[in-house]
Amino acid sequence: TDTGTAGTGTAGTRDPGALRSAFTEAFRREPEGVWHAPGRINLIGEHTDYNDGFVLPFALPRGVSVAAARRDDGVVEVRSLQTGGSLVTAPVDGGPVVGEGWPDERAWAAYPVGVARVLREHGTGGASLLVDADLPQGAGLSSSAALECATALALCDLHGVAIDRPALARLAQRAENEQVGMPCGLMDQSASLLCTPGHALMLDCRSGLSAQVPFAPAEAGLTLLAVDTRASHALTGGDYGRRRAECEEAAALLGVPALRDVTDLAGALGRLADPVLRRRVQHVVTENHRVEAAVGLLRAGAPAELGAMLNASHLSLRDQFEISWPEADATVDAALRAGARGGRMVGGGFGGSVIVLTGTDRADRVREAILAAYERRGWTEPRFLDAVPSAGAHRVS
Ligand code: GAF
Repeated sequence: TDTGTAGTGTAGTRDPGALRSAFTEAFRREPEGVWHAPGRINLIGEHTDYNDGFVLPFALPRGVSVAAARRDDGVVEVRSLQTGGSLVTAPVDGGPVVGEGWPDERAWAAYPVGVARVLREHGTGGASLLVDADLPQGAGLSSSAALECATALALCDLHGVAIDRPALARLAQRAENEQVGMPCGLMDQSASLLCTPGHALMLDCRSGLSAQVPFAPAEAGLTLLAVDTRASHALTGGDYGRRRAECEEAAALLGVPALRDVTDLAGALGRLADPVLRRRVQHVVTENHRVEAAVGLLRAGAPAELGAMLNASHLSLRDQFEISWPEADATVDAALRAGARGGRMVGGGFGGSVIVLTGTDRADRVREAILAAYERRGWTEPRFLDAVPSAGAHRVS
């Protein structure tokens, strides 16, 4: 198959040998392989994907690894080292998991089982899967898509099914939409499957066409900090779906297939009576322009100038799309006061992570200022992650 060959080693896989041994202990047989899929940070282009627009994510050096072996009895059995290893078993034949009313403690397993059910139509079957993640859940870093994509690669390889990566991304998205019931767009699964080290991925979410845009902050004397604000989100909660529905309503009122097609922003705003819909449209249309501008800056070798784009994106997400949260606003504010070039919330919103772009010479000062801002407010200490553009999903062993 053409899956599982795009990686560059074991970045993000904590210890594939240990995961293999844990698999043997858990399932009393040898795994056939280990697959890894990364989480992502979206540099810019938030809530544009389901509006058929543009996004610019890159893969993190952390994600989800899956040790797996094929089963020929149409059953998926899955354990996770993060949930204490208890077993979830389900047939690959079946309707949407979301309709089966699984209890909370097995909710995480809807992602791999959902992927197995969707891919079954393309010729894959059952498997035993042991999951290990080094990405915090609910931190807006796309742990769900990483789990879906690692599972998808494993199932394709185990059952000898060849699906190209853009198509596999759409199938993993479908699994999340139909099986989990989360109406996400195409960004996270595409990022996990298509990103390459040292690049951000410019993805046109309508055509599915993508381009690798060189992005190596360290070489430009820049540090990109990912700050997990520790305010965790649950996007299945309804706020995300409401934003998506508002965008679709606005597009219908404007008579366009998607907000991507709004070319005359002033005219569109003039035709919408509802101030909430006007704000949503303003965000999506300007955010698409910011993605194109950001790609231009990267291609022009001016990554430091991205700071202004990040700041504009954050204000738009805070004030027009109304999905920021207090920890995110305080993080951006503290970073800018300490001399960072820019920062913004990332991901679906209502909790999760922030990225901050700073000169490397100021990174310590910026980190300290953020820590102090949290301490002053009595908030849980934030976590800092290395936001280095890394490899997409791959077979590890
Ligand atoms: C979440 C979704 F899963 C993505 O599809 C995207 O819409 C993002 O929020 C917001 O840009 O990560």
